[in-house]
Amino acid sequence: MLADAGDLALPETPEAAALITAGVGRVIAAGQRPLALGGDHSVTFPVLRAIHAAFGPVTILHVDAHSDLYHEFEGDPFSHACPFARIMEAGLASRLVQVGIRTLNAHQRAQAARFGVEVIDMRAWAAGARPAPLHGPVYCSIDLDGLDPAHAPGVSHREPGGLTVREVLTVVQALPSPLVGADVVEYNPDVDLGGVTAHVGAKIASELAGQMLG
Ligand SMILES: [Mn+2]
Repeated sequence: MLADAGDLALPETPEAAALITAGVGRVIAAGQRPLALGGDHSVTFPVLRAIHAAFGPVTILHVDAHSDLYHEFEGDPFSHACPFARIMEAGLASRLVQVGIRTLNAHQRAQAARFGVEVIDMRAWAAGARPAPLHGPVYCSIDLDGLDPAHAPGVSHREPGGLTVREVLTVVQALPSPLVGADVVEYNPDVDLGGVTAHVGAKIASELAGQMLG
């Protein structure tokens, strides 16, 4: 069964992280699995804390234009550019597979090597590379900017040359079911065009929910 657990009321302060972990923890404690929507990508670290507490280290399939592996960004180690560095440092994931990446710099390449991240960047994707089979408890994190801006313009950091809606759906539908959790993040309604990105995000969330229900 799919149910709406409601919105978390979050302050724009570091205390939000603990509230996210607690809120997701309540969903899991009730015997349900979380599909978290919205917010910037910094939410994934506190969500994964709750996932890890229940399921141990997970395999993560991460769709994004950006690897979000910065050690810190503009002085903030918990920014939207850093969640996967924190997740890997904390041992919350045993394996991280990234798809859609097209913004790696030297620092992020070094971080990917340090954490053993399996990065399938857009050049590799275009050449036919795809994720190796995923095993164990699997979590899926989808940043809508992993899609090409032609498919999802309503994001804060547009990066041309990304995935199509169909490609993301194919990745989601290939995930092992049931997932232990998922998120869809970085929707920015202020820059959306005619609600097209909201519609795409809803479609992706719907498919993720299907994978979570098994
Ligand atoms: Mn991104």
